[in-house]
Amino acid sequence: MPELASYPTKAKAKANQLRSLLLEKDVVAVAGAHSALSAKLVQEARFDAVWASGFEISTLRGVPDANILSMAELLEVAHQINEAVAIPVIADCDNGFGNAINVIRAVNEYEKAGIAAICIEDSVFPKRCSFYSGVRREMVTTEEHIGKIRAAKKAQKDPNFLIIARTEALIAGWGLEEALRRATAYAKAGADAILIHSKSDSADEVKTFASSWENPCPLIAVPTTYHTTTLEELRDAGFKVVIFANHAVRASIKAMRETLKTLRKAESASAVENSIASLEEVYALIGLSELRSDEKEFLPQETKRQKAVIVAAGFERNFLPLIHDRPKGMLEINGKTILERQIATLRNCQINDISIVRGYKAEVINLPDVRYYEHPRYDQDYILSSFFQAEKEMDAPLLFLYSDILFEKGVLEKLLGAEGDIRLVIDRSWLEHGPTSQNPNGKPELVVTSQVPPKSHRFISSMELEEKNQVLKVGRDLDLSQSHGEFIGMAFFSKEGCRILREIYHQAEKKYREGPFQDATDFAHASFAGMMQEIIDNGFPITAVEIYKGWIEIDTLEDYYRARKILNP
Ligand code: SPV
Ligand code: MG
Repeated sequence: MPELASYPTKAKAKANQLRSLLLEKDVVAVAGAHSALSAKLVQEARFDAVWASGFEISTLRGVPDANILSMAELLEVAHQINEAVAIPVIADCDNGFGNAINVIRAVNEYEKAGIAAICIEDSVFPKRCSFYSGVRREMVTTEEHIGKIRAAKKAQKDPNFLIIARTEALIAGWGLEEALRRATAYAKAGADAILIHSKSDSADEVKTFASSWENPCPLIAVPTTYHTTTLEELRDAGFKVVIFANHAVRASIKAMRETLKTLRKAESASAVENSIASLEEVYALIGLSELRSDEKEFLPQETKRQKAVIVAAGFERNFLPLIHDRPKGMLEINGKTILERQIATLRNCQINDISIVRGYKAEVINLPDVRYYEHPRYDQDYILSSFFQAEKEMDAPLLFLYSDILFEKGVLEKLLGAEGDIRLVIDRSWLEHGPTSQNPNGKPELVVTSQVPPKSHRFISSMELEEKNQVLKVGRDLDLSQSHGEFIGMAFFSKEGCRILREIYHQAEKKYREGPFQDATDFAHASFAGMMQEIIDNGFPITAVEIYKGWIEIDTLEDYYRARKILNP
């Protein structure tokens, strides 16, 4: 006997399982299936095993049950069925798909697929379904079928794998005696069970067969035409296994036909809503809850899937002549450009989905693994308009960045770990030092927050306040003495935050096209801070994520030269 260990243990387990059922139960109840789904329903209905029915699988494919489907096609479905259920699967292998040589391959393949048992009938190849009338019905000789049974028994690797021999003698009208003679010969050849098939509308002939059966080999009945006969009656008649072979597919035909007919007539889905499975029932069958928990366990978490948009479109005259051939973000600071430094910090925090909005000297920004958006009116519009060139990105948690700030990883981590759908990073150190930089083109973007730490222990207190603290005002026109910090040009929007941002933006775009918008003369010149103020004015909270230093801004040439002195290569 070849080495068992090299074969799937599951196959072994399922064959074992079926053998145990045969030993422990007085009758084993089996139902036919044609798919993973129908097999799951068989299992749900508490049948002991699934019959991977040739009739059902052929019907599902819309072809007669007449060896039209190949072994590979039937095997594929049997495999899917077996994968879908924990109970054993008995596969209908028709006549073994040819002669004994084909049977050997069938045994090998079905065993590999984890099937517990196969059934081989003594019809010729190609066969005809036992119930079709007016078609040629031929059987192989007893000798040939014995050869198939012997070949199958020899080919099996797992001694528990079962070979069921089926005789069509009663179907062919060859009488009880021939049926008994054949069945006895098959049992003698090593069959693990005998399926005696009948198309009579009464169970009398199979019952007579069973009462004449003196062999210990267990008997199997398929009460399709003699459907009034119960499992109990068949058990009492001596049957060990009863297969309800094709009821699932027939039930589905009727249900689908009636539903579709009603649907067509009513032309409204509500006409069938109560007579079909609910979506929740479908979700339960396909294991949606497992998908959810697997997603939680194995997929990168929100923080890792966040996107970032860096706005680097602008032209800043005060950086001439340094920027005559490149945008400011491509200025080098000790061997790395500002943008490269930003991207490295983002990637360090697992933010790998990065977009840059380009404008001035767009072609010079050509960094790898980054998506680009172009702002054609970069020299007329202001930063908000640039940001919205990347509106496509505003569908998931999103980090917004000015292209001229450099920051420690901890700043970003603090922002990502904070609460709130919209969050701005506010530097408190400004309270002591004043704004980080004096841009001759504009004033710093100041912030008024809902809570202010006492001056004495500002840093410690700001950590305590961070959960609840909100931005009340943000903009360039705020009174310096009334402000509590500086917006550093870094913000976060949750999915809902993105939705709010887009909604308020488009609403304001319509409303303020001509007139002044927040601190800008018109909407095209709106700043990012102006947009944040508009969001606040519309009643949406913005969280102030407070930091104390940990970043620098390259707003002036002086900032730039200072950065070259203090930053490592
Ligand atoms: C099948 O289900 O394919 C069978 C049983 O072989 S029967 O259709 O009753 O012949
Ligand atoms: Mg069949």
